Amino acid sequence: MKRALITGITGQDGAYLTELLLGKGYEVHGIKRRSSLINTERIDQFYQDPHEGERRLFLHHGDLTDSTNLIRIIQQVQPDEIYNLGAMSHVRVSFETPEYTADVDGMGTLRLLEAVRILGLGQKTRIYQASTSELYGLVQQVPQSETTPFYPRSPYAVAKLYGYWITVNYREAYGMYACNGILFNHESPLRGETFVTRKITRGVAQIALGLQAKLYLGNLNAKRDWGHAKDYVEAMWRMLQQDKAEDYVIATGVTTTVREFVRLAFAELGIELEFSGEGVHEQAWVKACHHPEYQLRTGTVVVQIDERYIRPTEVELLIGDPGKAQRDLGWAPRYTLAALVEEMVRADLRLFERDAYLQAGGHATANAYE
Ligand code: NDP
Ligand code: GDR
Repeated sequence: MKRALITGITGQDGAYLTELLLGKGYEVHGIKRRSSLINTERIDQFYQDPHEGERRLFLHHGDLTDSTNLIRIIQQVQPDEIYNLGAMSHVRVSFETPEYTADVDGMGTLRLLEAVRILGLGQKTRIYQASTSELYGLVQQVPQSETTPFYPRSPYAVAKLYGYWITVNYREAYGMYACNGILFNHESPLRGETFVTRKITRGVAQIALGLQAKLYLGNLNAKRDWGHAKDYVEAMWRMLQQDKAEDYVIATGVTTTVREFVRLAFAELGIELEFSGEGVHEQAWVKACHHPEYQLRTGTVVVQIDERYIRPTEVELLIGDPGKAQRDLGWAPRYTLAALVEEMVRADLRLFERDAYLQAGGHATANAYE
């Protein structure tokens, strides 16, 4: 039985990867942070009671800022594969916490690689590093591929650039099987609530149900190559099953504006939008509401710009070329953007129907997220 260790197991990708690896018969170990509120919600469905039967999922308290802790866990687990998904992963927040982001996303990667090396596991343990399309930053050429130059545009991307190169360096210096997945944005109903797609699908569900009046967003012109996390964790696994460690771009090859994502998400519930105005004055209002249950009057403004969400430096255009992954890994995305939007909106609608029911009965619900 193969043994895998996942940092960031409580995150979106950690949850989908856990499902994938358990399905393939792996013993899965994950590093979770101690927090004052329980943070294992995304993986609770895989939890196995330690008092009953054979277990294949194990959680260890730890943190990427703590090397001795990483060394102890890796020594104890002796993993065949490590997936380094743990990170401060929010680009805008990285402008507010640049030093911490560098410590976790940059130095954390080094701590992990070094732990494997000094434990003498360099030839046994294969390492996947969660690199990102944010490395491309300011547009140099499109579509972006493994040979496109990097130009990071945020403390997050700069920290991940260090993670990228230190992974390449350990591969070349010590012959370790360590590779970078340069993943473009991937989303799902498990996506963190403050990333734009989930913020939109949550907003759409709440507006339709009468729980929220408006959705406040930043730059609607940004273009992203959005895929589904379920497809992308499959690519991570495939990268660690090759004869030779290499770096791969994982993307759909299709790019869409944030504005278009908003339009598609509202349309999923039969709400037709019209956009007007420019820059911070842009807004979207209801052109028609085709769903008989949603009480949205024509002309109601449902999307407005809030400058707080505009970043000091922005990544305007991402579109990836997944050709190498297709050729070498036999990987291709199965989800279309339309299927992704549908799944996310429907999931959030189910989530907030309970709140709408409670509110109708006079109970307060808290649903303010930034
Ligand atoms: P999430 O933000 O959903 O998950 C991040 C995970 O990292 C969480 O489990 C979080 O724990 C954990 N974490 C945060 N800080 C630390 C720390 N100091 N020590 C240990 N663990 C920590 O991210 P995703 O699942 O979306 O992404 C997974 C990885 O892939 C990240 O590295 C991200 O930067 C990268 N990536 C993501 C892309 C995407 O589109 N989703 C695209 C390209 C790269 P907790 O739950 O306690 O907060
Ligand atoms: P990104 O994802 O920065 O690409 O990083 P995010 O969803 O946060 O932003 C995408 C684009 O939408 C614009 N935007 C907004 N973004 C947020 N979060 N909130 C808003 O209100 C809003 N309005 C407009 C942003 O300016 C941006 O252009 C994600 C993360 O998962 C990273 O960890 C990962 O490395 C990259 O994807 C690939």
